[in-house]
Amino acid sequence: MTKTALITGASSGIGKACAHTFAEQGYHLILVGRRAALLEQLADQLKTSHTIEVKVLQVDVRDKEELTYKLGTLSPQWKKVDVLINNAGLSQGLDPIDKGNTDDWDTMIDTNIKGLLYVTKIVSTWMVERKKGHIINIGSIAGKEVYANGNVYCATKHAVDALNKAMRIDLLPHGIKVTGIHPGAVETEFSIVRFKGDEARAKKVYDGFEPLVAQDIAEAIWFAVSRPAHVNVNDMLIMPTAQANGNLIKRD
Ligand code: NDP
Ligand code: 8X3
Repeated sequence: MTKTALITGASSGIGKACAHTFAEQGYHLILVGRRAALLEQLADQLKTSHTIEVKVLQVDVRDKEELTYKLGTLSPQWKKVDVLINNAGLSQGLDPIDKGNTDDWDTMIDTNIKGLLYVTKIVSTWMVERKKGHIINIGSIAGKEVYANGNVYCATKHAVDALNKAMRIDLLPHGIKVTGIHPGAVETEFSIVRFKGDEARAKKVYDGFEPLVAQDIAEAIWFAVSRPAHVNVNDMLIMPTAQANGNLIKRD
């Protein structure tokens, strides 16, 4: 029977790569994000190249009411989600704590922690009813270490790391798998978003070394999802070869 994956933040980067990878594996997809045009375009492309059904849910994961309403409107068939990829997230700014922008802090906390929680509460309820499912939480090296000026973003990803462990405990009685995927530097729209559209500054982040690409992470997620029923991958920390930790990158 065809399985279903719900991917948050599917309009770009890691989420979009996951959509391609899971489509290739024959999964029906629910694509979540704010940029409807990009999601619709991706859905059309995937439906043309694969024999799958794709549903687009345009929603901001921070908006609890709209999220709850839109997920609630899905038919019982679409609520049979086998894999939830909690990927939607972002960083805003890179400043010392005394110079941080509190609106940016709110955006990161509301998206990376609260949005992830709202989605998880709803979808895990569906999984508990079926006594099966797999939740993938996208953390970061920033959730394992703290680097200069990363303060609040790092804190949100440490929260994801904690929630990943907590979900595994709470959902254990229901046979639901929970996996944390923690990437180092991946070249996506991430730095453009962090630096609010400053593409030149964003590009510099990846100068002089080979960063990961979104597909590297999608493949790691697929590895975790495709293990046999008795195997759970708890945690994966995936770095560019040129990056030793959150602070140290070997550049040409
Ligand atoms: P991108 O900026 O390319 O993608 C982020 C995705 O998140 C977009 O699809 C965006 O969609 C979605 N998103 C952001 N805010 C919201 C929101 N409020 N509601 C719904 N969707 C939202 O970055 P990445 O692919 O790199 O990031 C994906 C995840 O990976 C994030 O959680 C990030 O923290 C994490 N990560 C990234 C790393 C990197 O180096 N790139 C390293 C480690 C972790 P839209 O704008 O359409 O809403
Ligand atoms: C994104 C990677 O190093 O910019 O989570 O925090 S990093």
